[in-house]
Amino acid sequence: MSTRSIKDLTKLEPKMASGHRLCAGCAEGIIARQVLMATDKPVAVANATGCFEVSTSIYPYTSWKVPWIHTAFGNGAATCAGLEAAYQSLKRQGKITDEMRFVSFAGDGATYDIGLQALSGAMERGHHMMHVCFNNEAYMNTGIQRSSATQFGASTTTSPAGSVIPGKGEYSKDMTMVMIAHDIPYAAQASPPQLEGPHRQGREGFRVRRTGVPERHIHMSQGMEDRQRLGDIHGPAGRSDLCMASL
Ligand SMILES: Cc1ncc(C[n+]2csc(CCOP(=O)(O)OP(=O)(O)O)c2C)c(N)n1
Ligand code: SF4
Ligand SMILES: [Mg+2]
Repeated sequence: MSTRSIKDLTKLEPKMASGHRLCAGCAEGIIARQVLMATDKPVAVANATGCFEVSTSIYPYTSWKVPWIHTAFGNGAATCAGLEAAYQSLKRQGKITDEMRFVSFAGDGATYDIGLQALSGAMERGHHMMHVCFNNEAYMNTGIQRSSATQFGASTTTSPAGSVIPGKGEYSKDMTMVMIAHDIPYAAQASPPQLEGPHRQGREGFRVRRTGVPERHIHMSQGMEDRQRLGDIHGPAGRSDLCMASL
């Protein structure tokens, strides 16, 4: 599949519809649409709970035009790995012949913290899947609690900057390096302000194959400085390029 420009992408049928309940201007819908447009193959999605999951599946509506599974907070990558394993079994039995792709979407809380064990296992076992982390640097969906992706000094509801503490006291985990340590064939960071970044990284992620170790992890940084009050209080202001998508 050759590189496509943003203009080309507008002509494709998106796999996720507009009309979702993400905040106006939220990068997550843009990231997901660009990543999913990066393959022409049928795709199935596993989605750990978080902003993206709840905003695209508010009963009785759904934004999803491809098979999509809601998963619990901690097991998105395990669910996706299970989908892929079932697909491989059906393929071996001759019951399915189509080439398929599998994507796990999860927030930073679901990737860096509670879902790390499931993600590490999926990467280590070599499932043919891609994990995309929406890194807004906190547990946003539940009220801006700090995660291990939150930047040093950021003021969140569980690391409130004030007279007692000056904001989060720890540096953020380098999740991309953690993924690279799994010796996976592809790991990337992307940011929606780099217009075609998520699409380009997604395309590479879907393309790369290495016998035995085919997993991919993409880290998407989104930037939520307004909510974390990072620029206002302690952190460096204007980190508009800070959102990363890690794979
Ligand atoms: C085991 C468990 N603990 C807590 C929750 C409540 N919960 C749902 S989403 C969420 C935060 C998700 O944070 P993140 O993964 O960063 O996604 P974001 O909302 O920031 O997009 C929490 C704490 C849960 N669903 N399950
Ligand atoms: S809180 Fe942030 S990540 Fe969640 S929907 Fe709003 S803009 Fe998107
Ligand atoms: Mg988050």
